[in-house]
Amino acid sequence: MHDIELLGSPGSPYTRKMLALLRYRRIPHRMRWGSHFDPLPGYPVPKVKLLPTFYFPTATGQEAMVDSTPIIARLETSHSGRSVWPEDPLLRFLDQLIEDFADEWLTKAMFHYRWHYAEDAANAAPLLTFWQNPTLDSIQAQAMSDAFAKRQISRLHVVGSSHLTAPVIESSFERLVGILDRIIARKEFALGSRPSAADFALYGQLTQLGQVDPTPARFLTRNAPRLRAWLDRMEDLSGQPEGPWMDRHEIAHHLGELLREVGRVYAPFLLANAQAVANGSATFETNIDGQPWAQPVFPYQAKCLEMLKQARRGLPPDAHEALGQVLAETGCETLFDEIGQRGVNDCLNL
Ligand SMILES: N[C@@H](CCC(=O)N[C@@H](CS)C(=O)NCC(=O)O)C(=O)O
Repeated sequence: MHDIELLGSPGSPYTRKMLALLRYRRIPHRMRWGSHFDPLPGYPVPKVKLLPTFYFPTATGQEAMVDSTPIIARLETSHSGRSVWPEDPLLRFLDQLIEDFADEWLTKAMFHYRWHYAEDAANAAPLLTFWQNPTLDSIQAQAMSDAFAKRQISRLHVVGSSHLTAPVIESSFERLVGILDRIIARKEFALGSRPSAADFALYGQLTQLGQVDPTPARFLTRNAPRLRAWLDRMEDLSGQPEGPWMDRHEIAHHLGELLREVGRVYAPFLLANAQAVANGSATFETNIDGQPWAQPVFPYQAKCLEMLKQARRGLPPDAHEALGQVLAETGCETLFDEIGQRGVNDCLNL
C-alpha cells in the first residue's frame, strides 16, 4: 500500500495545517512541494485545483481530494488513534466552529497582510516563486514573482481585503493574538491539553502571519512571544503525549473570549454573505464590528454556515442545550437564528 501524498506549498496555510496534522497523527505521508499550477504528471486531477491536494491510494491507483476539512474527516475514519476530534459532541461542535473561523475568517488577515502593504508584498513574491521552484534563474524568478504579486494583489478584494475593510481585519487579528496567547497559557490548546482540528486550522494561518509576513509577524513576536513559540512546536507534534480534552464546565472560562471574537466578526460576515447568496446578489455590504464591510459574495462560505447549522441540529439534546448556554451573548448564537433566513444549500463551489 502506498503512502498518502500531498501536493502543497510552505506558503499555503492549509498545506501547513494538514502537514502538522499528519505528523501529530503519525500518518505516513509524502510531502510534494509544488504548485496547483503545475500538476504532478500522471496523477489524477482534483475537482478544484487547490493546495493542498491529497492523493489517497486506492485499489486501482490514486484519488485526488481537496478541501482540508473533509480530508480531516476522511483521515479520522481511515486511521485510528490520536484523533483531532473531541468525543464530547459539544466540544466537537466548538471544534468545528473554531476550525471554520480560522479557515474562513483568519485567512482574510493572512491574505490581507501578505499583499496589502508594499513591504509584505515585496517579501512574499520571491518566496512564492522559490517555494515552487528553487532552481529558477534570477531573470525568470523575477518575472514569476512580479506575475504572482500582480495576480494576488488583484484578488485581494475577493476575500474582502480593501482600504475599507482593513481596520476590521487588522483589529480582529490583533485581538485574536492576545486571545490565543491566553488560551495557550491556560491549557496549551483550544479544547484542552491536546490539539484538535481547530488548533491545526489556527496554526496553518498563523504560520504565515507569524513566521512569513513581516507586518503581522512583528506584531506577534512583540505582543505574544508565547504564541510565536507555540507555532514552532505545532509544526511537529509527532511525540506529543495525548492529554485530556477539557471538561464542559471549563468552556466558558477557556473559550469565552474566543467565542465572543467569532461572534463579533465572523458571525455577522457569514450571515450577510449567506443572505446575499440566497438573494442571488453578486456583492454585499454590511456592518462588522461597527464598521462598514463590502465584498463580492463567497458561495463556499454560505455552505460553511449551512454545515454549522446541520452540525448543531445533529447534536444530542443535552449537548444542544449546553451549546445554547455556551453561545449565549457571544454573538455566535445569531448564526442559528432562523428568523428571516432561507436555507442556502444550492450553491457549493469551493
Ligand atoms: N477550503 C480549502 C482552501 C484551500 C485553498 O484555498 N488553498 C489555496 C492556497 S492556501 C489555493 O490553492 N488557492 C488557489 C488559488 O488561489 O488559485 C481547504 O481547506 O483546503
